[in-house]
Amino acid sequence: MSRLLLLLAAVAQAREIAFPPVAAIHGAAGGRQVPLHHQTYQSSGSIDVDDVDLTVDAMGGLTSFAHLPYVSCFSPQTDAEVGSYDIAVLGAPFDTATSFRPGARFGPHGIRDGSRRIRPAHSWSVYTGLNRFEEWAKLVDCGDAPLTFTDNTVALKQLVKATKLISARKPNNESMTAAPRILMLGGDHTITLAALRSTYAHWGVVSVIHFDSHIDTWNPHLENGGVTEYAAVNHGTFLHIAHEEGLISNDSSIHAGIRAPLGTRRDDLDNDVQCGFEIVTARDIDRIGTQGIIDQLKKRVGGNNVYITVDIDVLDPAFAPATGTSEPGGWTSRELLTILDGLVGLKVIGGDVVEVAPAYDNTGETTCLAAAEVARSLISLMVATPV
Ligand SMILES: [Mn+2]
Repeated sequence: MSRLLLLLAAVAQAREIAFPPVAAIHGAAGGRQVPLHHQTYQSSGSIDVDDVDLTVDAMGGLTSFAHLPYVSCFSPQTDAEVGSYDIAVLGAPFDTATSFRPGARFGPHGIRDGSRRIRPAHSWSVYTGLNRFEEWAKLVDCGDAPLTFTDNTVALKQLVKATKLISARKPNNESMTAAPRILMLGGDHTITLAALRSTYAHWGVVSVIHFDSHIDTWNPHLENGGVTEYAAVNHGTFLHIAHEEGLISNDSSIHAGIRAPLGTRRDDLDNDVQCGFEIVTARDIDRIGTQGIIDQLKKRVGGNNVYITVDIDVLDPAFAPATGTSEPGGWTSRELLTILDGLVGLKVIGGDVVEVAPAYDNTGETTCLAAAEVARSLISLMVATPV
């Protein structure tokens, strides 16, 4: 037995913990097989109730995103009473502005469920060797914003107020960040309009990277709206409205993963350019690969402050069946995560993952698992580049 192994055995005995099995210590033993009788196991019957460990928590507790601590971020309490933070997860249970299948109001719940296996202390990336959860930023989950389901206009105002409050609090690490940033869990895509109204208040005009199968810049005064002023604000028009309100850059925003048929042959695209967008289609990945797409997105937004919004329907329905407006021919989960992680270095001031409608998910939670990983990737980008 090597000296290291003897030391481990001594420590294990001293702390009265079960010694790791052969497979776990094989490497430490320098590749030699360790005979079973050399290991010290403790009978579970001999462990006293007082000595069992309740601090190691894989599944316990209430389900916050990635087991992050819950903080009542938009209560009227002071910063000191609420506790400070640098990046906040916020649920936006809103789906009354969808055009096809509803159900995204349960998205925040589904994405948090999908994140149960993510634990901050055990989130070391095999690709980068880094654990973004364990760096400078204090991360919390603010729970869901209370949003009325009977009046979209009021619900969006509630969400603007909640997001402004969250970002107005004093950050935990003032030397690293000017204001707390928010990663929002949707909700239908209309919630991004509320987020952009809030980011404008704290960071001014931003460039948008919009992952989606649809362009979402439809003219609200024409098709997909237009019936009434109220109906004009929906999940297919919110980017046009953000442009009209001057919240987003006129010439440095970009869509990625687009493939849905256009409403009109030319008007949609001309209107889209006027709203400040360039388009990367879903099939561009076959021509230029993930790195080509990363390069194009980075070049488009440059050194601007960036808001990244991910409609889960950018994924192929094979990888994200649980969404309102599925479009075949999308990207895989791996391709999307590669592209998102490749955006490291951009000044990401906020982001969201939206349109997750868990009622259509399969028993393996395919969509909710993918959405949780997207959220993790967006948080990692925020930690990587303080703003
Ligand atoms: Mn969308």
